[in-house]
Amino acid sequence: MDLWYTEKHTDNAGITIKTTETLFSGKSKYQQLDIVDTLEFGRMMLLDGLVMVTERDEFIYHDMIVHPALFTHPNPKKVLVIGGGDGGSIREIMKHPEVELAVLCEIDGLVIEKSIEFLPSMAVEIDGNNPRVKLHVDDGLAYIRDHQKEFDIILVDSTDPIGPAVGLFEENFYRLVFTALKDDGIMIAQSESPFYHAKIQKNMYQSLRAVFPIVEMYQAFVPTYPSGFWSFAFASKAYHPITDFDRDRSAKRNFHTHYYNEDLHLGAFMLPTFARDNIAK
Ligand code: AG3
Repeated sequence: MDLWYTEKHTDNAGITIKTTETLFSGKSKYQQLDIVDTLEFGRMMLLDGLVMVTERDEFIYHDMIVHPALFTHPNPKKVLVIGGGDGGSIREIMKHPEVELAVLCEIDGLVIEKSIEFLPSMAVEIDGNNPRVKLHVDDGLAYIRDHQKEFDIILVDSTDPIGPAVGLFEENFYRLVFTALKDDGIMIAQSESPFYHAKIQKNMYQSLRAVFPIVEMYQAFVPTYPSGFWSFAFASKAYHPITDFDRDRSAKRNFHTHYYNEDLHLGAFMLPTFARDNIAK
């Protein structure tokens, strides 16, 4: 049985992927979770019908949400991931030996549970066997409210600003993140598609600039996300992603990255005019 699944990206366009098998389908307290198999992209996880990850292209997103910040900060010891229940971000963080502890704060325990079961290549480090990883099933907002000046880096690995993630795109949340970071801390947040989500981005970057002294956008190509042109916000208290980047440390990394590299670290911050104009100060 072949079933062509379409995620609509606008009222008039979307992405269609042939699926071969449903591995899990169920509703948590927060959202609909589906994990299906596909021929083109391997296993694919959807939340409320939106593509979150596929086995074939997740390396792009996870390299890019993690490595630019971890190679800019000179000594990241304590990292928090908000969202990211599939474990892909934690897997990449664990490649940095100087990280002593990574905390995963995911609101939906079902996402963690089913990722461990069906997406083992992503969930390798969140199965409870790594003492450098701590899991919290909790609302990210509630969690950071109780943590002050604690983290070197906070990654917001969220869904789109609908459903449980709405609050993660608001100025009030960025203020809490600022407080939860140490004095030289960095926040990275996935920041949607410059092509389709101009309005969301405009608001988001305006809110970030009201809170953080350094705010830059960088891009990555994620084939299964809306338009394929995806972005991340780099919001920082002290370190600038280009002028404070230690190119040598990045080039000498002792692990393989299939997308990120020391040249792309710089190139990713160069934006097309329409994307740059939309978030200009
Ligand atoms: N988080 C970003 C997903 C956004 C995709 N949006 C969409 N398909 N409309 C993915 C989580 C990966 N750890």
